[in-house]
Amino acid sequence: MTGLPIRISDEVTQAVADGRPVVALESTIFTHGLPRPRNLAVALEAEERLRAAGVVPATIGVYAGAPTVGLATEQIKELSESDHLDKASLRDLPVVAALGRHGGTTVAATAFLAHRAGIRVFSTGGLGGVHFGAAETFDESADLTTLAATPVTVVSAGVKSILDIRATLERFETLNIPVIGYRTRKYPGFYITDSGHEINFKVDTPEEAARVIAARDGLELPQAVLIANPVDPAKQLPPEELDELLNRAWAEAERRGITGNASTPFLLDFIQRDTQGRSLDVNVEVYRGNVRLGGEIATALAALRDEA
Ligand code: PSU
Ligand code: MN
Repeated sequence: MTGLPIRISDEVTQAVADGRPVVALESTIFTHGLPRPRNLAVALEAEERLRAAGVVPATIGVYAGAPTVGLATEQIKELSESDHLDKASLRDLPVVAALGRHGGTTVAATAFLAHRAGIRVFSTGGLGGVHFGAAETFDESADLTTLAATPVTVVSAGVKSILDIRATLERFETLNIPVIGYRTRKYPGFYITDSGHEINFKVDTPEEAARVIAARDGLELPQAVLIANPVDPAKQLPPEELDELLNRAWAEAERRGITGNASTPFLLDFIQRDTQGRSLDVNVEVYRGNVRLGGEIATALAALRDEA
């Protein structure tokens, strides 16, 4: 055999072979996104909820150098508690693998591994995108170019709240990545239901989403389909508050000279402290909604295949 093997659990291998619904889940959310011990609870809850809906969960990450699709509960636990762990985007995978390290996989790396394992649907919280000032700094996430070349379906609540959303939507257009609202034409703003940006299309049911995905596959297009699923308006952060909060967060980052890679953790931490943890509750709520919808879409896709 050539190439570095991707470790795929027996449960996931069997479900994919049988055409049963499977949803991929990323690990950055519990290795770098959420604080302990909540991170582990959220990761395990997502798996439980999918199982309860008759869907096989496939949590993806790098365990001791092995890119793994369908991490065991013990492995998720260990990764969620480890202090020696890299944030692994796609370019980092070979390095983390060869050096035998643990890695939490970003949307880009998770999408790649999910696709390689034959998984068609992937649920996450927020996508990476274009950072403010990217015209000078070139700071845009590898999620963008990876999703342009990886035909999975990604359910998210938009992009990270601290990004330049308008510029990110322009990049999705350039890269031929379709962005479809779930029951809305307003692009969600992660912590808030409506970011203030319009998108062209919406679907109203998981079956409709499944037909879009099947059409993408029929046309043999290589891009991901993005399903944008807004948080329940009753559970969002107050939108007026978020604008004002983000302005203060950016001002503080500038004052302290925080730039580049360090800015995301700084800004998210600022938001968390400033909202006394409410942003965290919203983050978890957003993720739950996306996991649920991902399960429904995977189920509708499996049914569509059975019909054919
Ligand atoms: N959304 C968040 N926090 C995060 C991420 C998304 O609210 O930490 C992670 C995802 O894993 C995403 C990654 O793929 O950040 C993008 O990071 P970068 O901009 O460094 O590519
Ligand atoms: Mn970056």
